[in-house]
Amino acid sequence: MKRKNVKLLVAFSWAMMGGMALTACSGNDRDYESPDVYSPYVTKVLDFCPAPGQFTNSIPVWKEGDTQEAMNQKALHAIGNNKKGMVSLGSFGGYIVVGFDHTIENVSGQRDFRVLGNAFYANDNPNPNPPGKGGSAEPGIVMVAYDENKNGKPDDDEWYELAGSEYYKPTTKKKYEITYYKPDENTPDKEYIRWTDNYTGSGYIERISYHADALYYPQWTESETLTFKGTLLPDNGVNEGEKYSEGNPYWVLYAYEWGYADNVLNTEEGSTFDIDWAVDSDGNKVDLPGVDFVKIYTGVRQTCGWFGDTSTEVCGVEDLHLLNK
Ligand SMILES: [Ca+2]
Ligand SMILES: [Ca+2]
Ligand SMILES: [Ca+2]
Repeated sequence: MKRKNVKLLVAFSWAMMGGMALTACSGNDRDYESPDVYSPYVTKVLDFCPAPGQFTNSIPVWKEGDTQEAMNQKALHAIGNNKKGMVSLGSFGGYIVVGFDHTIENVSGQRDFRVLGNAFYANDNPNPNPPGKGGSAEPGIVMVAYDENKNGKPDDDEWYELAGSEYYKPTTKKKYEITYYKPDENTPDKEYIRWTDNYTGSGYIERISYHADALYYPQWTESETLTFKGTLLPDNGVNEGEKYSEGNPYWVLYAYEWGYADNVLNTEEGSTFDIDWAVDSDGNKVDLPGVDFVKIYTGVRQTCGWFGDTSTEVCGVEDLHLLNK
């Protein structure tokens, strides 16, 4: 009974907030008729590998028997070809790799592509002097690959990170590596998904009451552990105090300045990216003529109380030059 009440309260609060990650993508539903033979949208999903998370196995839905290839197809069905559905990448490191039917050109002095997410701003922040724009900003790191050897796939040495506003700050952890452990059914919710990292240690992703039946760990992988590597951004979620009811903290996830997916509204310039931001693994700038593949991964390892773990969502990637933007 008590649990049920908590659930109702949480559901109510989520509705007030706009539904957090459940909110549909808010891109324009314009009718686009391409004058070109190429599609400005995603035409391939090469790899969909979310980390454990409250929406993993549900956005998109995993069904018994679905393989990695089936999940890639479901992800493509959701976000390819201007569908503007959604995939959720789970906790830190979870990723999607998408491709196109052409090379997105790196036009000098211009942003080249947009990554659609489902970020939105809080309209009821209890903090009268917020440090910036915030609400549900779940920043994802964007990487790009130019198919230099023309083998039709992104090779390991072809990937470059787009260095966003946090890249050179000491609060950002480079070459971060995390391993998640598959839970068994008897694992307590508070210690549901165990993780260890190469910096300071270990912890757990809690299974929150709002998603008490969610499996969190991607069910189509055979592996008992999942390891992800990348750049870890500092936490951006702040408990701004109780709102609507006692004991019900209002979490605000503040947007980073620029250069991250699912960080600002899809209609803002902050959702667009310049291939000139590409850097190598030592942070040196690289010049790319364009990109054939884009990888997006969740950039924070964060749990915001009853909101649960933070996950980047992706709803599409658009070639701005083909769209004449
Ligand atoms: Ca450019
Ligand atoms: Ca290649
Ligand atoms: Ca999101």
